[in-house]
Amino acid sequence: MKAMYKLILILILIVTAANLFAAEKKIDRVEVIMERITHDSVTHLFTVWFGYYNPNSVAITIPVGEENYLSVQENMGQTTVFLPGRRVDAFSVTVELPHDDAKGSITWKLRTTGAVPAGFSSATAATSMAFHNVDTDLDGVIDNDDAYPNDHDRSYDTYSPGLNMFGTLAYEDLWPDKGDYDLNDMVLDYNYKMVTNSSNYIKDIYGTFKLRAVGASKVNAFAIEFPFLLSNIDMTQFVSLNGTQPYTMTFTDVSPYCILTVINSTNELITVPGNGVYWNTQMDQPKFPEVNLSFRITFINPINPNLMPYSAPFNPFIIADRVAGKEVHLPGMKPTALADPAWFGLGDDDTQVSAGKYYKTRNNLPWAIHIPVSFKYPIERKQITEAYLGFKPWAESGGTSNQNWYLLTPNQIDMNNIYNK
Ligand SMILES: [Ca+2]
Ligand SMILES: [Ca+2]
Ligand SMILES: [Ca+2]
Repeated sequence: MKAMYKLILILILIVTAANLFAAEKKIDRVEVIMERITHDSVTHLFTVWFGYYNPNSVAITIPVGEENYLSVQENMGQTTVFLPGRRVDAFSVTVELPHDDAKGSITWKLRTTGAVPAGFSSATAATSMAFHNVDTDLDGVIDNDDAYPNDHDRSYDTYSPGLNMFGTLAYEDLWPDKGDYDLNDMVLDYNYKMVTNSSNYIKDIYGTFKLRAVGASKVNAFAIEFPFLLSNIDMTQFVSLNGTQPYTMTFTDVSPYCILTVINSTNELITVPGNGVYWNTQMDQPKFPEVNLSFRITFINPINPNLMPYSAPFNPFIIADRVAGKEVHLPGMKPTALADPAWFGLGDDDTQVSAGKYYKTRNNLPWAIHIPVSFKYPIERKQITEAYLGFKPWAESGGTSNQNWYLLTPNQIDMNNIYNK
C-alpha cells in the first residue's frame, strides 16, 4: 500500500513536470510590422519595407503559403525564418500599386502555428501613406500640399480677392473735372491668381478681367502698372479675349516698373450703340454680354511679394479719351512715369505730389474706386453719391467711415440710381 502511494506520487510529479515543461514551450505570435512606403517619381513604383517582432527566444520558421503571404502575390520573397527580437526592414517589395486609396495597398499576413494569440498578424501599406511624405518634384512641398506636384517651380495658388471671386474697378473719365460723377465710364471686374513657389515667391500672375460697362461718350484705354521689371517677364505670355479669340496686350517699360495696356481702346471690344445710348448703363436698353480678358505673366526669376510696393489689383488706371499722359488712377495711387503732370490741380483735381495726395478732390472724392466684390454701379448720369448714400462720408473720411457703403443696404441706397440688370 505504501509502495502504491509512492508510485502515485511519482506519477503526479512526472505529470506536473511534463506540464511545466510544456508551459515553457508556449509560443508567442510573431507580429509583422509595416515600416515605411516610398514612391519613385520616375518609375512610379512603390517600395514597402516590412519588419517583424518575434517575442520568442528561439527562431520561428513559417514557410510561404497559407500562413505567410502578401495580398498582391503570395510569394514576394518575404521572410520565412523569424529570428528572435525586433527586426527592422527585414525585407522590401517594390510594386506597382494603383494610386487610389481604396485599391492601392499591400498587406503581409502571417500566422504562427500554435501561438498565442491565435490568428493572423497583418501589416498594411497604403499608397496614401506614401504620398503623405512624397515630394515628387523635389521642390520641398510634399505632393499632398503641392498644387503642382510635378512642377518644381510652382507650389501654391492664391487668389485676389478670392477663389472664384471678383472685385470691381470703376472709373470716371471726365477727370480732372467731376463731370456727372456716375463712375460708370469704365467698369471692370477682376480676379488675380498668383502662383507661388515653395519659398512663396510669385512665379506667375494670372489676371482675369470682365469689361462690364462703358457709360462713356469718350473712348478710353485701360492699363495696369506693375511693380516689377519688364526684363524679368517671360514674353511667351498667354492672352485671351473671351477664352479663344486672338487679342493683343502690350507691355511698356517704365523701369523699374512696367505697364500692361489691357484695353487699347474700348471701341475695339464693344459695339457702341451710339445716339446717346451707352453700353450697359441704361435700364431701358438691352444688356450686352461682358467682355472677358485674361493674361498670364510668368517671371524668369520669381518675385518676393513682400518686396513689392503694392499688390493686387496693382496700379490700374484709365487713359481718358486716350490722350497720352491723361491717366486716372485709384485715389492715393501714384501716376506712372508716362503721366502728364500738367493735368494735376486743374478742374476739381486736388492732386498734390509733394503731399502724396493723388487723384482726389479737395473733399477727398476719387475718380476711380476699387471694391472688393462685384459691385452694382450707378446708372448713366446719376452721381454715385445719389446711388450709395454712404459713399460721400466714406470718401470724405479717407475710408474710415461707412466702409460697407457699396453693399445694397436698405435706406443706404437708391435702387432707382443703380444699374440692376
Ligand atoms: Ca512638391
Ligand atoms: Ca510643385
Ligand atoms: Ca457715365
